[in-house]
Amino acid sequence: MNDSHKRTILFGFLDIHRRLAEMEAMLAGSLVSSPFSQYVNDLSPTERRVIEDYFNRVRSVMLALLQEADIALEVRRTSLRWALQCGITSLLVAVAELGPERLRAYGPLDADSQALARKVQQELTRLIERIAAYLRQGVGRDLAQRLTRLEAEPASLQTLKLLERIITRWGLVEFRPQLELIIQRLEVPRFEIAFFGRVNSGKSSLLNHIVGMNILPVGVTPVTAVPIRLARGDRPVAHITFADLPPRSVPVEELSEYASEEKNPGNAKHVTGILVQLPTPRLREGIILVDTPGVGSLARSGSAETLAYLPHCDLGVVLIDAGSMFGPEDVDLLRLLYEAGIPAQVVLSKADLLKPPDRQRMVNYIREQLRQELGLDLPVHPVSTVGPDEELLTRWFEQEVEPKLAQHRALMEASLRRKINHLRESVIAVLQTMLAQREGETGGASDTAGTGLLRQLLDQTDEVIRQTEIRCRDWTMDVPALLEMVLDEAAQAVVRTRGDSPILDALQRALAQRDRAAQELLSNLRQTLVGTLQGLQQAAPIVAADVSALRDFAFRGLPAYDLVAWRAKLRWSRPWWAFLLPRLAVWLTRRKLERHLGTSLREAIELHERQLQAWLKASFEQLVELYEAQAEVFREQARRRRRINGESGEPMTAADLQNLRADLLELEQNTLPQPE
Ligand SMILES: Nc1nc2c(ncn2[C@@H]2O[C@H](COP(=O)(O)OP(=O)(O)OP(=O)(O)O)[C@@H](O)[C@H]2O)c(=O)[nH]1
Ligand SMILES: [Mg+2]
Repeated sequence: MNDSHKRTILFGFLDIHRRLAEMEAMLAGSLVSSPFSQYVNDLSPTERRVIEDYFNRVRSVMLALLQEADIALEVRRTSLRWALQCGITSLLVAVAELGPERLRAYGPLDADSQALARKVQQELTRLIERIAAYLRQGVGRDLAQRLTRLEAEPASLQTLKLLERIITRWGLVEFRPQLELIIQRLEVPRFEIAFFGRVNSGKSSLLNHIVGMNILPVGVTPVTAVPIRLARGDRPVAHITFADLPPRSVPVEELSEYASEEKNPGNAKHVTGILVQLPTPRLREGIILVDTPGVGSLARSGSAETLAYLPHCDLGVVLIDAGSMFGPEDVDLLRLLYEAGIPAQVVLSKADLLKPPDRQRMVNYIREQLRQELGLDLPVHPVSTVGPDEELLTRWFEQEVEPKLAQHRALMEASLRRKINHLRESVIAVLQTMLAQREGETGGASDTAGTGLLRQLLDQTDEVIRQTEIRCRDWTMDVPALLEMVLDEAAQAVVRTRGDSPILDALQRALAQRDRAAQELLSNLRQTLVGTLQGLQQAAPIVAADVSALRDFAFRGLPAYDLVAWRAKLRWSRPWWAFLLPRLAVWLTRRKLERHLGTSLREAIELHERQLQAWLKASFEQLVELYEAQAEVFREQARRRRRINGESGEPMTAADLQNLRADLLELEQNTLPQPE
């Protein structure tokens, strides 16, 4: 046989395989009774098995023939994940075709029909997008696998594993997002203690001492160039991320290559993050200690990163050098922490440099200054890393820091336990509904009413979400109107007031107003979402809503804008005759402003609005995700209830029913002790 013969045979075989696979899919489909199915299942189980066996036989015969004819079995293989992703994209396209715009092509649609069409689209798209997101995230998403790697309270972990098993077994996909959120919180270390202080105040030395290893570079000149995070790990290793290069893991001995001013001056290597893992007991699981570049007048460029990082830590330790004078730069650090709402500790470093009476005098002096400057009464703890005084450091860490960690852990565990328990109760409720359905119970009339209310609430909220999304999407469309407003106000301000920088002030006022509007948009949405969850809970009391995550959601990280650069640009002087003809002066000033500064102002406004929009979108998505994680449970519950009240449920074998009862019982008996 020539190559063409061989290829024709191979392609023929592949075609036969594809057709067999299609028929196998028909057979498998007939096992799940679906109202969408085209086929009536008129095969007995034995017939089906025999046919499947024959199909397999056809394949093995084809394989043998290929070998005999010496034809290589070349199949172009693609990833199943990828193929599914393509398939899902085509599902989304199919759903998009069902929208009201599309349907209108076949005749006019009244408002109700439009709403119905949109609902169909929204519900299907939401579900299909969840599948797509799930697939995209890859293997790391396997909850069961991730659970085996977690370190948590054994009781919580046991309940989580049980929940995961039951959720997977019964296909309760609506609970996966909640389970995912809980596992994420367990995986992400949550408590960061950052050490701040002026250059040379002894931060890196202190941290070296705490972890019991000399890994952080120290010295008399400005040393630390980039914030360094220390966390617990199996072996010492440093993970470095860069702005423009792939991440790298290096031995901790090479840390100074990336972290020190000497080897990486002004962060010329564009390091964006350093995480050092160390096997040391002082670093408990979930705790991160952060060394930061020094701040103050002697600081290098790294201090900007320190200030940018500051609002993100959970506890700030400010070092005050016993060898230098306490000054305004120290007070500033504490003020920043205070304003960001972060608890602070003050330590007097290098206490060995002072004799005990002087040390006490210094402590009193600092305390008094902080009282006067900030109105804060903060204890000051002398510490040292050298000589016999190093015992002070150990004592401070054990008496002041470790209890804070324990406290934080306890709070976190309590909150997690509450969340796990809540999930457990919801799953129990759903299993009970499933059981009721299978056992042929039907709900009463009041139940139908509850389901109707549930749908109504969910639909109304979907509409609010949709409106908010549109508002976020179109956020920057207000730029022209904003520019007009700023020009009007600026012209007024220039003519009528003597302010130092009237135009900048007008701009700042307008932008601050936009910030408030953005925050308001989100907090209104949050209020609606919380209200909906509470309403859902009332309409379907068997599933418990947990609104705490939404209520506690903090709108963090509103973009800070730096208008200082504009100060010089936006200068304008008042016409000398303005007091004679103020209205004319305003009109003329506005025209001139528009001509000369219009472009600059527009740029400033556009930049701010785009940043604000990005922030809005990100916060909006987080809020909706938190809500959806819970709403989906109610949505599915409504579907289930509807099925009980009339529509047919899927058939279940006696063994399945028994398993369902067993799972329900196991979950009911698995109670987690509740925190106070
Ligand atoms: N006497 C004494 N000297 C100390 C102590 N701790 C640190 N030093 C010295 O202070 C100098 C600065 O220490 P570093 O740990 O590099 O200070 P830093 O705050 O990390 O400095 P930057 O990273 O540049 O901001 C070094 O020469 C240390 O030897 C201490 O407890 N007592
Ligand atoms: Mg340092």
